[in-house]
Amino acid sequence: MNKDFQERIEEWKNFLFIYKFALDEINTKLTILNDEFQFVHQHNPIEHVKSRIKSPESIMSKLQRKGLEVTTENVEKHIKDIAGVRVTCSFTTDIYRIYDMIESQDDIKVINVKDYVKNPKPNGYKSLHLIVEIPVYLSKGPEYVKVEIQIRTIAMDFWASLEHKIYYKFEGEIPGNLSTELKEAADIVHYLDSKMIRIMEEVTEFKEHEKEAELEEMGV
Ligand code: 0O2
Repeated sequence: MNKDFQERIEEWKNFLFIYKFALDEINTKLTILNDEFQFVHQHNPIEHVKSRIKSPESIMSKLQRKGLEVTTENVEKHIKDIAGVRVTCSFTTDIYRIYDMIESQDDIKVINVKDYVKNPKPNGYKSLHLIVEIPVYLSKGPEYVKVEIQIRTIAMDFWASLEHKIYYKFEGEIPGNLSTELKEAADIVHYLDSKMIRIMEEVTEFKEHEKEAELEEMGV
């Protein structure tokens, strides 16, 4: 690694610091919303939250992929996923519940939504992507920081993690037979997600009937 490159990375580490605060704020918010939802509805929409700051190397290569010069201005303008949060949930319906909870926060501005759940990518990728802006309160006042939030089911996440690894292993050129198998696996994920919702609905219905029968027995 040459000195210039190393110095640049050090500079960027300072520049990236604020994104960590933004992630802390989003993570706290998600924890509170999830706990409140559990308290009110006896159901946790969020299974797991993972967050990361994009590494300087990965930011540089994304800029280069986009054909842009590596400058902090270009980073701020063109790289929207420096701070990234991945939220996994059990059911497809939870994805939109989580979206609604985020969208209804006064201090969070949703600036872009890509719905790959309703409109999956040709390779089978499914996920709801949001770019949000959240204020980080520094000593000099609030700074608005962009965070990418990806929301998907556990099954979609399982598929995406493997596909991502394969994509990098083949440097973006996944051989035809593997692409076909991945697409087949994505269809199975879709089937599994639909089946899980149906099972959950049956459970809810069963429990409601059970409750009604109990009340009837008690003469209420
Ligand atoms: P990495 O290594 O995960 O960080 P943009 O960010 O808007 O300039 P893009 O690609 O149009 O670029 O945005 P999009 O479609 O919202 O995708 C952003 C991120 O979603 C990607 O980040 C991936 O993490 C994930 N993603 C998108 N498409 C796929 C896919 O087909 N398979 C998998 N496994 N993940 C996907 P990066 O920076 O490309 O990669």
